[in-house]
Amino acid sequence: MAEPKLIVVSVRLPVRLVEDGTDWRVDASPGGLATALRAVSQRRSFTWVGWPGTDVPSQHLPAAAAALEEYGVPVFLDYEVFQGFYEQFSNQLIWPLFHNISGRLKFDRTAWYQFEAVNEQFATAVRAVARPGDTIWVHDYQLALVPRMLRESKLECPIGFFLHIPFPSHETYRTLPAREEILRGMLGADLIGFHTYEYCQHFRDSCLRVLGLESERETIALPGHLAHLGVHPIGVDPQEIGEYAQLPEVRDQFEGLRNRFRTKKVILGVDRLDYTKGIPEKLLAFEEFLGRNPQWQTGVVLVQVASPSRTEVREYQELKREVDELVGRINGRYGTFNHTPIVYINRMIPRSQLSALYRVADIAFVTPLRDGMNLVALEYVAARGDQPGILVLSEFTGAAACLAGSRLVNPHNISLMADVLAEALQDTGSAAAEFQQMCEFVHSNTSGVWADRFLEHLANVHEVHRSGACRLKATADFTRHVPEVRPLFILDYGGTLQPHVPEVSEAEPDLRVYKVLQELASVASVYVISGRPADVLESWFGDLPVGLICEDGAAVRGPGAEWPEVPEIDLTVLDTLVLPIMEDFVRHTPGSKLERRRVSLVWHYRATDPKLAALRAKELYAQLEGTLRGLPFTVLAGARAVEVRPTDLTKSSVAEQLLQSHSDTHFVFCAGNDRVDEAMFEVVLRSQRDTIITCLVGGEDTVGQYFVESPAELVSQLEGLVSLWRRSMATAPG
Ligand code: ADQ
Repeated sequence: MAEPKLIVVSVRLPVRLVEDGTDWRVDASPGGLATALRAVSQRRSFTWVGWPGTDVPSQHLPAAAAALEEYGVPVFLDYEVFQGFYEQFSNQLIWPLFHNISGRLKFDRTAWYQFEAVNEQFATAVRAVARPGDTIWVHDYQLALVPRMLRESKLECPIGFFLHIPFPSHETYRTLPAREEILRGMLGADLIGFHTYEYCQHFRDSCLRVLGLESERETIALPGHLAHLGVHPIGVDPQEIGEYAQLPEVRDQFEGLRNRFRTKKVILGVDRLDYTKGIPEKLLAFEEFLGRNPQWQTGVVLVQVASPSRTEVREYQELKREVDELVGRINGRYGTFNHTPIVYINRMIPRSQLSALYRVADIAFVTPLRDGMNLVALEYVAARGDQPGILVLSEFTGAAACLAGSRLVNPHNISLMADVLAEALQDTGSAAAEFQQMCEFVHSNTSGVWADRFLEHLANVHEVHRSGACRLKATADFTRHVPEVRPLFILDYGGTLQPHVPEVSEAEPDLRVYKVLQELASVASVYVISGRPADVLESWFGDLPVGLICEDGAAVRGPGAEWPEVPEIDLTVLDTLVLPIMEDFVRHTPGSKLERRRVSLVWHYRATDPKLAALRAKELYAQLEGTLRGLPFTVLAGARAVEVRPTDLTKSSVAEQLLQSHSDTHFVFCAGNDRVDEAMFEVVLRSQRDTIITCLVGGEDTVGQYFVESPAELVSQLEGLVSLWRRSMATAPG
């Protein structure tokens, strides 16, 4: 069998197809990602899936594919579809929005369809090469839908997703058309990686507020799937950068530059010419600095390298014009015959030459308005060897969260940036301790380490995931024969057998549920638990030979039996201790409300701001637990509600009673859909029986051993089990 491989999926392949007369040739254009993955690709079997960087006419596809064969799996994109997918939806909507630049958003429904279609094309290309056991690693926002598309194909491969750009705060994110689809797309991954803790928190907030999905610190549970979250800041390759410095031509360039600027201090900026990179703000700060510090006017030079980017988009053309004008203005105002304050290079330059520039610069001036990480900041530190340098860095970059020792600035505050530049120029040559701190991060968190850590994390969570709850396959997993003593089924109703509905009047069981209960009851002792009162349950199930438990445990009646007399219960505690606390929480938590039930008090927070509600629910739970310690009352955290009821009248205590009254049965099946039901599972799991099945409906993050995704799936599993048992009974001898 072939060795399991790593499949890397990114918009672009690390090479570019170039038309060469009638033929096609391949130009190597390794970007940051290819460099980061080089070490991994040398150690394990590796396939890259991506767009080859150019439009290929259909008659040339076979030749183009042949040329690319040894480099990866090409995804050829139709020119018009590519425009919608890449230029519009990815780069004129997600890109500005995720960088908090919402004035530039453009939404076009056709572009969204094209975005979906291209993501599907990528998913199809991956499906064609993926084998069980392979690892799939999808990169960046342009392919945010791919993880979910792949999960739905049930490939038996760990799926990782890494977001290279920031994830915005919820306030910004919620303005995105297709906001649900993008989140759900990413959540299809087993592991979603971010550069910083802040982006990860923003993502969790958006999942809560947009999808109503609560999360743990490192996981988000969905029906049938647990998505893990990880903070994995990317790095650079200091070894490669160090090797450049040794090349003779780089040494020559370095000497040439040093000579040219020998009487001056050098400030360096290296950016793609993109509006997120804060180039105009940087130039304005430099201008203000020169204006306020005449002594530096001929003693300092700003070398700004700005590589052209997305040149066909209007915003980028305008930015180029703005930068050209600013450079012209500043050079005009402060230049002399012998001195040009800004050396402006508007093109790509070889990475080796960049390394000479990094080494010659006393200060790197990195001022994005927002940036996922910013590799230039890291490359500057890596390139300097043992020569300390000062990094003036925007606090809105991911790098700011990693590089203790950098001098942080707010790029919107031009005057402050000018002040920080002035200070930094005074300090050049005396910032060794700061530099050392930055080196520690850059040399320990290299690009290779980043890739290894992400992949190791992905492998671990996939393992955990495998050892957790299994999807229920009742007919395959359990005995084909009806157990000798009638088995016991304890089944929650709302959200478990029947989907939750907003209207109580529509909550009655459909025919299928009714029938499966009827058939189950012919071979087993069946109990249905519901929050509804006894009279409602009677009207729904009164004709069936099943046991009923009303009001989530307030009373139990056996199959065909009468409801017991309601015992006198002292509920004074609810009025004296619980009510004042809950009323206080209602007053201070807008949107929450109190419900008085026959045997309990419930604080509901479904309509409350979800983040506030989650906090308050935890506080209320803790306060009630403290208050009720030693009293025969239990605090239950349910679905968007906190409830207090007598301990004897909880689902768990009813389950306990049923297990006692059916002590001779060897087979117990218990299904539920929320945290209160999980407590019931724990009781059932503690009982000593040959076969115990606890099954959560709606998610695999459970203390139970099994899960299904929906009530319909549970019902069909029960149907399968009943029909198997009935068949075995029909064929049994005698
Ligand atoms: P980018 O937005 O491309 O990456 P950045 O992290 O700055 O931004 O990387 C730019 C790279 O291009 C650097 O390696 C730099 O050396 C190189 N470069 C820039 N100008 C150049 C020029 N004129 N000539 C040659 N090389 C040049 C996205 C996110 C970032 C995130 C990276 C990696 O937007 O926030 O850091 O991915 O995850």
